[in-house]
Amino acid sequence: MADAGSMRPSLTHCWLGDAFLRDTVAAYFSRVPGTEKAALRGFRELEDWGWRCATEVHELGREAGLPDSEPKLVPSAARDERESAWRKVNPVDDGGARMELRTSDAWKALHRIAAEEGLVASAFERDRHAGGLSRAFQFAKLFMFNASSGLYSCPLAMTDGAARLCEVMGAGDPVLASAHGHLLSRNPDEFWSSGQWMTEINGGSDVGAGTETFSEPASGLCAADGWADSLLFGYKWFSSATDARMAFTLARERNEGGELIQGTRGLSLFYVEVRDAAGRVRDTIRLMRLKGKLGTRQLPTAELELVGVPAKRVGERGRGIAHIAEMMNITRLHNSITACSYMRRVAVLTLDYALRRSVFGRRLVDQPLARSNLAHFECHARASLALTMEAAFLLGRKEAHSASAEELGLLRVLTPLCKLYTAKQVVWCASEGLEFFGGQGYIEATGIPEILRDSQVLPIWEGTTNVLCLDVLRAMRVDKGRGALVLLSRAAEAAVRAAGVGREGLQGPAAAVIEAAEETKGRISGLLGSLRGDDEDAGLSWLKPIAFSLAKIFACGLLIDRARLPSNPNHLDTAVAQAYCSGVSNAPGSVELGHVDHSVAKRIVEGLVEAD
Ligand code: UCC
Ligand code: FAD
Repeated sequence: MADAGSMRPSLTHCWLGDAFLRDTVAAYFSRVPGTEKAALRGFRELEDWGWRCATEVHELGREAGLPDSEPKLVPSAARDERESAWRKVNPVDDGGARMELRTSDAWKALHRIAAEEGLVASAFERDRHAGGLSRAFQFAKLFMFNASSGLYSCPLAMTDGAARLCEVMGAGDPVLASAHGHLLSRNPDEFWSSGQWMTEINGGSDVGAGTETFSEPASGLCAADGWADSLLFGYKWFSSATDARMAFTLARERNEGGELIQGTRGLSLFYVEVRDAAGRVRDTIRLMRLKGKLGTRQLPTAELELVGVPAKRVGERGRGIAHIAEMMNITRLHNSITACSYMRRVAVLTLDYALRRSVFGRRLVDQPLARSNLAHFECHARASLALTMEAAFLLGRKEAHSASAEELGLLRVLTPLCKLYTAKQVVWCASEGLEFFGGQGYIEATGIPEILRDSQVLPIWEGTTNVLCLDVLRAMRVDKGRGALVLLSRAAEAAVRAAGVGREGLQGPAAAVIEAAEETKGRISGLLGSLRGDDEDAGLSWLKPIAFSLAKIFACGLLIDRARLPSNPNHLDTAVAQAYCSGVSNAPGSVELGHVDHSVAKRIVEGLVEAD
């Protein structure tokens, strides 16, 4: 892939070229006894996949991002003949102008590859990766795929969340069991993707207040829709997987007096089949328009009008948000691994460029200020991956029913922390990374502008940063902050272990982590205390700094733990731990590391060049 003759960015093998990823995955396999064979098999698969991602997937992703490949709405032909039986029983359906969605060949090819590679299925193949390792394995695959995937990562995230919902909610339900089979299929012709319709025009954060879509009992449905018990009416403001076969959504129900129940407790969860057996959008779902977006232009994000869509209520009446949270917690971790994937991409491309571009008589890689940039990119790429893979590992253990109560508490708080923190890191890295290429970074043909545009959505969808900070608080209220305290103790214990090995360079970072953990513990108790008292607003002003500190401290713990291992007497791991941990208390409420010592930055860059 190298393009030595020009300044165009070039890619490396996504597995063999990424020692940090390989070591991270190996460390998870070695934590679970008896997985040696699975590890060997898994690594072979990851190696093949790493090459496919850097070549075929990358080409398809670039093609999906071209203006000509953007999804389009086109008037639908021969629609009047369709579902005429259905229209007889649905007086609302006036048979108005219908549109159909057209996606590119590259997008469709990515769907097929995702099925073949089991990008969703592998998470659920728990026997293949015992002890909950299926999530760590799947996330390694996603990490290599996402930055190259032309955002096919987005429908896959929702598909994974939907598969988990089917698994959790679908016991004994043949409709959900069948959907589950399609969502996990490795046969591209059988594989379904899923949408997640939560946002309406009145607001996507406060879903309990903003949802106007309502359900009515279904009666007299045509035979084909015999599985449905409800009809949905409303307007969904953002649907990003509009090419999906199914969706999970929320709608309001009526009380015994026939009035719509307001607020969160009025919302139930519904399963919808968006398309018929031939793959055509149902007549009762109107594709109103595609969104004109800053980025994510590969993605068919549409507004949908629901005019009596057959649906099936899933779970308890009025528990829609609590139920769909299972899906959101999965998609939020997909958001994190996507952020990690882009950060690795920025780190790889900038290093490659720095080795080839000379300014003022020296290569960029030899210039102290540029080295500092490169060190920051590498630190962010590693910290975010360490954080997200730990969450994925815990998720795998939860799903395999092998997680302890402590691990479950930790996962609950770590999920929003990962999402909010990595999404901010990647926006910083994408912007700084683009600038690193000078004017070339601003040129579409390099693919760099797309990274910046597409990263910018990561702090918005699946819950904005403020909303996720409030979710961290929700988690802390439920367990009185225990999950957050476990997180801090684990980081502090890792720092104590690192200080104990007596390796030069780890003492200072270890002390910084221990101090930051103590300070944050105090802030949490202040925050929870203020919520019990009468100065809630003052307490809440600390929420964001606390959330960012928790994420940063936990990442420090993971990086320093890795640097101290006897198998890692590697100066690169130590230098990264030094750089990241030295910034642990800087700029609370932001991802910035602040000043990185020049000798540390130099060691990081030299380590990377050596490994290249
Ligand atoms: O954006 C979207 C798709 C984008 C495309 C896909 C990208 C995927 C990544 C791809 C990478 C390339 S879909 C829309 C996403 N929308 C959101 O994320 C909504 C954001 N708003 C929130 O998260 C809010 O915090 C709400 C809606 C959850 C707040 O609602 P309420 O009304 O304040 O809710 P409550 O009363 O606090 O919570 C209701 C119940 C409670 O359970 P019970 O009743 O048992 O106490 C909560 O504990 O839901 C429970 N709950 C949760 N449980 C709420 N959030 C969670 C959670 N995260 N985990 C577990
Ligand atoms: P609002 O909820 O109006 O928020 C506005 C501002 O208020 C934000 O800055 C927010 O942080 C802040 N805020 C909210 N609550 C608080 C609070 N309590 N305290 C302090 N600040 C607060 N949604 C779907 O359901 N399905 C999809 O497929 C989908 N795809 C999307 C694709 C794209 C490209 C985009 C951009 C969005 C998509 N969304 C989708 C919608 C997305 O989930 C919402 O935009 C997001 O959840 C925020 O909701 P909102 O836009 O209504 O903003």
